[in-house]
Amino acid sequence: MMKLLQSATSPYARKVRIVAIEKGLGDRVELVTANPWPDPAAVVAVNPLGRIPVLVLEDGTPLYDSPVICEYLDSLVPASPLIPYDGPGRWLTLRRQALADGILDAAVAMVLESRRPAAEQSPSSQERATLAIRRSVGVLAAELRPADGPFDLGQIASAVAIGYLEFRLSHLDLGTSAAAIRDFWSAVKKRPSLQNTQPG
Ligand SMILES: N[C@@H](CCC(=O)N[C@@H](CS)C(=O)NCC(=O)O)C(=O)O
Repeated sequence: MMKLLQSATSPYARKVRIVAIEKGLGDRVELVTANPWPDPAAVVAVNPLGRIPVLVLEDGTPLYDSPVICEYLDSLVPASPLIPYDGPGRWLTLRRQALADGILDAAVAMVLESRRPAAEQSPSSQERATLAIRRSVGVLAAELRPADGPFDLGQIASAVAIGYLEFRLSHLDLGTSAAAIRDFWSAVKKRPSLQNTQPG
């Protein structure tokens, strides 16, 4: 059995869990709760960066970070790949994952900063992150319409990013792309892989 070090609220871990379910690998991956903030030791033992998710293979090899884990899980079941093997679709899918993960990076940084003492918070970095999120969500919204393409890794990562914004930063004004994003989100959030990985 492979082990996935994760937490119930980590969006990067959620992406991996959705991939495992979509690939039919749910029963080959044991979920191990590991929260890097209160308890870094368990995470650092397998990832010197001290970050989750980490997938520990049956032979003990740890894999990180989430794009690497997703690609590994995808390779275990070659039928209906979540990342196309070649052609322009491959690079668009990987770019979409990078964009969605980048939204997460900005959003997670905002959430962490908002928990610091007021004197350690920087309004200009919050503003910069907000603008990056708004621009990037705008590009995703244009690319994700219509939402009926294959549920590939680009769509999965996008759904996770949108779900995280709703979970932690629902006050954020997403501007003109909000409606398109809502359409995509309401179409995909019914999937069992999303229902079974809701944060919290
Ligand atoms: N690029 C990484 C990001 C992972 C990440 O930042 N995880 C957070 C939890 S949501 C974490 O473990 N942070 C602990 C830390 O940065 O010290 C991935 O895609 O896996």
